[in-house]
Amino acid sequence: MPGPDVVTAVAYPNIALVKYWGKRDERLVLPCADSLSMTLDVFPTTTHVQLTPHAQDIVIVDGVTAQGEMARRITSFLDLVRKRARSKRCARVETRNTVPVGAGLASSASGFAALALAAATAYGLPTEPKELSRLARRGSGSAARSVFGGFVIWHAGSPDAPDPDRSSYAEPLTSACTDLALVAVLVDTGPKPIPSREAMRRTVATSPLFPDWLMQTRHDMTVMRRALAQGDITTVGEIAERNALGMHETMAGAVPPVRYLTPASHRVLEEVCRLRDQGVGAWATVDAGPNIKVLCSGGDAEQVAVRLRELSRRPAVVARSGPGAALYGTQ
Ligand code: 2P0
Repeated sequence: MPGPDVVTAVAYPNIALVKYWGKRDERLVLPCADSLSMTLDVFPTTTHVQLTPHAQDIVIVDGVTAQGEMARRITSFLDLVRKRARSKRCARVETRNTVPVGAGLASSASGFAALALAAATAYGLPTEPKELSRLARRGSGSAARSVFGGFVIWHAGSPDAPDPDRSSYAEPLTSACTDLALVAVLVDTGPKPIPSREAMRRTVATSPLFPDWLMQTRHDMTVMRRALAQGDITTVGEIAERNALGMHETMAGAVPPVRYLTPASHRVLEEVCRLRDQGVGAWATVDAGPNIKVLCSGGDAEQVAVRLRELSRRPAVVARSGPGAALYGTQ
């Protein structure tokens, strides 16, 4: 049981409707283009941070001491927080996810959003949400968006800005799509074949389709923002599906190709097409993993979940728009 000097934060994953795929600056985690997401109300991450007198950070993820790349990323993030706070104190971080880590279910988004809030609070840094989104971005790009609830835009920022780091942050978007739901179909919850960070790097460096992807995603952003503002779920779904599949095609153009979609993913994608043929408004999106998320209206969500249940390893989960990162007890 955490003691009174432990800071606890909770954050939820977000699913991008216009995807982030490609960085222009690896160290600062600056993306090549803006992206737009919906924060979910399922699969939260809870993170406790406690400053300790020890000489090393202790990092526990889902009950197990973190090793390798995961431990390194969390410790480097704490180093950044310490540098800003001018502190030399180490921390004990304990984090618990409610989805499998590394399966393309946005655990790094909720994870680094919760860690950013808990660590910034523990070390006495500002926790104003826009500032927090910049900090969370340094842990994992998509985490910038999970600082906020609802629909969120993450600005790529300008390479010509005097301080590019300050120009890239997330902020909430107002939307008339209050009834949008997302059905998560888990076809495989094992770790992904290649971490998204590496896959993204390889895509930028080797895919001849990457410049077209950037052009298309900028256009998709304009149409998506208008559709969200107008409450036009059909256009939101159509653009989200095309954008996600375009991202996967761009990855497939990398050398060697990056392939996250499996035969089970394709079966779900085909079923989503069949649902549409039968008049149900359902559109697919998919991230750096094989699991498909289906966008639809809240009224259609149960019907969609039932149809996709047979193709899923676990019961499909129906999600709605969820809250931003918050300290425990303040949501
Ligand atoms: C997104 N994804 O917009 C895209 C779509 C996955 C596919 O953001 O390298 O873990 O830590 O900044 O945020 C996953 O990438 O990558 C991601 P890093 P991140 O949601």
